[in-house]
Amino acid sequence: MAQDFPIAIVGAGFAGIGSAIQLKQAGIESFTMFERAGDVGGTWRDNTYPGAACDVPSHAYSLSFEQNPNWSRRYSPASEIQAYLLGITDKWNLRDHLRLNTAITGAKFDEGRGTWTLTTNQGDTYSARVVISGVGGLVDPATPDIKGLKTFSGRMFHTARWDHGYDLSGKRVAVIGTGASAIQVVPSIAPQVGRLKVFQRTPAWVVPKGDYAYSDSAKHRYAHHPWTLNLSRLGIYWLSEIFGPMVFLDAPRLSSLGERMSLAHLHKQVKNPELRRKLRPTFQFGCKRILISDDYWATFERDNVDLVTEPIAEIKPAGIQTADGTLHELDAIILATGFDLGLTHAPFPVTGRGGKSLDETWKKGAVAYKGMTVSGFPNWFILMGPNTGPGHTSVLVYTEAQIEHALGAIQKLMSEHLKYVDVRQEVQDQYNAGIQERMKYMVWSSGCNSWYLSEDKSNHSLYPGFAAEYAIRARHFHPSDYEIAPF
Ligand code: N01
Repeated sequence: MAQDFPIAIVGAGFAGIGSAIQLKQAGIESFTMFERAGDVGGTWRDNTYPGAACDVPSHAYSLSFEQNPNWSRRYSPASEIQAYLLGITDKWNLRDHLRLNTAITGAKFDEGRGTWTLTTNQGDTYSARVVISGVGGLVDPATPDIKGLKTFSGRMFHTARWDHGYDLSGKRVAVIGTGASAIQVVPSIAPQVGRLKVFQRTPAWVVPKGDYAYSDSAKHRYAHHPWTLNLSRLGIYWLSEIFGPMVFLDAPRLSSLGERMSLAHLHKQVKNPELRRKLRPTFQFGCKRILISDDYWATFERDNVDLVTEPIAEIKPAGIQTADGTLHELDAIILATGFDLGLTHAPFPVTGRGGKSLDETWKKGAVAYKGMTVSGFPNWFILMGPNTGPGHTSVLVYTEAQIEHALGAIQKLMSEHLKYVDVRQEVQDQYNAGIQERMKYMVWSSGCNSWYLSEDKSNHSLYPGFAAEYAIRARHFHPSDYEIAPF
């Protein structure tokens, strides 16, 4: 029967791989994973820049059903996270289900048959009863709109497309941007380059990371006494939840605790008062993503590193010209300028019931029921969808709840031989009205600019609350929330 129930998983990053494993654990083998790149891994395949690591501790930034006692550090490097994803892909024989280098280019729902037809860039089609979309939100590098960008005669690349063939040794290098990627790149390349200029538009709140390597005996303990690994995971998780309100609530008293911690860190790392002044943020703690690093700020004390706060006016063949007329001559420019948020539009044309287009539906901002299902798009489950991103903890808590929800729906569809489930519009609307109401109390709208916000300043990216609360709300599939269509 399962073979009559083809499932398409789009994307083979954490979300897609986690879904595939959960389907297998439930005894469902009739799925195909479509991945547009040449291998699995998503973010961790693409982000190979020096210093790349996750800013969530590894014991928590891994799947609960595939824990790893062998992480080398509290915050393991990107290469280790990618190795973990490759390892579980092979362990679960997911390659038998994988179609690499295959991008989905469109999807259309046939209401009569209860089937999605997916078209691929290989020129073929695939019929699926259910689609699990795990395409990720921070995938496509954002190229800044700076005058003359293309005229630069040196080497230029984005952090998520690192040019490992280019040797930075002794070179005059610029990093544009001071977000989560930049703060990892800057300290990593500073000792290697000749001169490093960091172009900062907005300073960021940075807190100490407290990274350390796990000893062999600790790893042995985690492997042989799995409860200790669970305990470590739970400890990280609950600590982040306890500190969550300091990060997501618009509560100046709570924010000031975070600000004080960050400023103490700044004082410790930077002795020069003028430099400290330039590095000090003026917006409320948590409004933009809080960054963690033990060496980013200290890097500006190096003789070969300059912080440039003068706005960029133009890029010229020889380098970057700032608004004061200075031409900063360069050999290479590294764009640490973030990503085009994938949540503002459908990842490819998606046509639901009655010819409804997902792009059109999301014209005023992406919305979904619990971030997962959109009315009019039956049997379509989005992972890491609208308003499901956390500012304070591991995104995988949310993703695992979403996988459980999708699995609950799939099991109902299969066992009751149903045509489709389609979230009721009024249920979806009521849920999202509640989300936007809560946004009023969140720090993200307190006045800074960030990728969290859409052009109209509404927030369709983050979940306004605790991860535990989201997981409890989202993980069960409640049939009463859905229109259920039998064959
Ligand atoms: O990108 P960002 P990122 N001229 O968008 C600046 C995740 N992540 O790649 O702040 C000059 O945060 C821009 O300036 P401003 C994580 O979710 C996770 O660093 O807009 N500057 C900003 O400083 C993160 O939030 C990890 O004024 C320009 C920077 O570029 C997300 O990815 C590690 C500019 C962009 O910062 C994105 O992080 C890395 C211009 N025209 C990333 N345009 C983990 O460890 C942009 N900027 C899990």
